[in-house]
Amino acid sequence: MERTFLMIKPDGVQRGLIGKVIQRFEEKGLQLVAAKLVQITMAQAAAHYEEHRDKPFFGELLEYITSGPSFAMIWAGEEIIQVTRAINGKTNPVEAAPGTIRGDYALRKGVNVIHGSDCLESAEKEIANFFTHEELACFLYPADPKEGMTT
Ligand code: IDP
Repeated sequence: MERTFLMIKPDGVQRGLIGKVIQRFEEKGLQLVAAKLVQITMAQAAAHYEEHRDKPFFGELLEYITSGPSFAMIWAGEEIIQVTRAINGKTNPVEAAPGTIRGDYALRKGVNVIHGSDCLESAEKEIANFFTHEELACFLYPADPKEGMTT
C-alpha cells in the first residue's frame, strides 16, 4: 500500500485544527499508520525543506516550522500522493479551492496549516526524518477500508 507523510504545521496545531484535519483524511477512506506531536529541530527542518535552501523565504520557513509543536502523520491508501495533495489544496491558500484544508483554514502561503509529500520517494525520505520503524502501526488494513467495518 502506498503511503505518504502529512504534517499539521505549528499554526494548525495552535489553532486546534488537528481533529478537523484528521477527520477529512479518515472520511476520505485513508488509513492512519502513525501519528505524533513533534517539536521539530532545526536539523530536521533543514533536511525536510532541503529543496528550498536557496529560496529567499528559507530562513522564515525554518523559523515557522520550529516555532511550536507540529503533528506528524503517516497515511496509506491508493493514489495517496494525489489524493492527499488534492485534500490539502494549493500551496497558496488564496488560490486553494474552498473545501480543501488550505482553502478553508489558511490565508498566507508561509502559514498554510498542512504539509503533504509531493511524491512517493519524498514521502519515504520525510517519514525516515520523523519516524522510527517501531513507531509504525504493524497491522494490515483491509484493501477496501469498508471491509473492516462489518462488526
Ligand atoms: P507544498 O507545501 O504545497 O508542497 P512547496 O512549494 O514545496 O509547497 O513549499 C513548501 C512550503 O514552503 C509551503 O508549504 C509554504 O509553507 C512555504 N512556502 C512556499 N512558497 C513560499 C513563499 O513564497 N513565501 C513563504 N513561504 C513559502
